[in-house]
Amino acid sequence: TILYEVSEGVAILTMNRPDKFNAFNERMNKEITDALKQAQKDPEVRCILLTGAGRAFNAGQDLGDVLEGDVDFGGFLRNRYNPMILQFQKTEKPIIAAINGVAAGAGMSIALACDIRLASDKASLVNAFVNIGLVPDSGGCYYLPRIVGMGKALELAMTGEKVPAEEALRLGLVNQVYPTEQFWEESLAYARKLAALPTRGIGLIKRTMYKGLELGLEETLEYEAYAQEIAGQTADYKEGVNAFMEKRAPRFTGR
Ligand code: LHQ
Repeated sequence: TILYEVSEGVAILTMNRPDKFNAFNERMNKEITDALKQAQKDPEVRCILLTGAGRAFNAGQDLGDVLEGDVDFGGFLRNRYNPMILQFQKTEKPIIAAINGVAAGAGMSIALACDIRLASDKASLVNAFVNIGLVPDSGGCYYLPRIVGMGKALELAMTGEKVPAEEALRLGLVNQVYPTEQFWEESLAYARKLAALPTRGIGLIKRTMYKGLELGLEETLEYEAYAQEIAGQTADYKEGVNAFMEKRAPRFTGR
């Protein structure tokens, strides 16, 4: 259900159930979690690009699987979705969502769990949960208000309205919008640019920034000092300073 390929420092993860709009089944939850772990371990990988095959990014849970009988929704989330969403933050490399088409329900939530969102001008985000009487899950109640603010988050979650790419850009819900014809090329170029930057520093930026959401000022300042001690010992720090002094472009190795 997932295609995994590493090219020029970028791990490309493609959700691959195009006839189901890449809706999640159990296998897909597990394969995304495993692919992120693999990308975290692989020193060749310096950026992760998550996208969908075909017309959609991801339509959320495959509703065909949860229609019948008694589904234990709590267990469902605890066993399948929550470990997957946690893995996005545990992965100390930049993760980009290349939102090629509609992202709905938990499909919108995983886009929010990525660090950077790029959208095709034909893409849209739908907080579809309310349309079937459910609550935003898979981190939807965590990331959405933190990205767009509580006022807009409640509106999007309560109405379940479709947000087209251009409006998503205006809201800060996505970082860039590209024309469909150039979308993949632009997304790959963006990912390759990030893959050439100081990977360990970026991993520490990610960890420290997300920590800062949970901590007060004093604790955040302390965590920054701790993270900076680590960043200051990387080869990329030395290279960055040397390149600056020598007035040349830096060549970062991710170490
Ligand atoms: C689908 C789906 C889909 C199966 C489109 N499943 N086939 C966690 C824990 C426990 C329980 C429940 O859930 C969760 C997390 C969740 O994610 S809940 C939210 C689940 N997702 C949704 O409610 C979204 C449902 N889909 C839609 O609202 C629309 O399909 C969207 C807005 C995604 C796309 O609309 P359109 O562009 O108009 O396309 P479409 O509706 O015609 O769909 C295209 C095809 O994809 C269609 O199949 P078909 O064979 O008729 O061409 C759909 O049945 C299929 N599809 N979403 N979630």
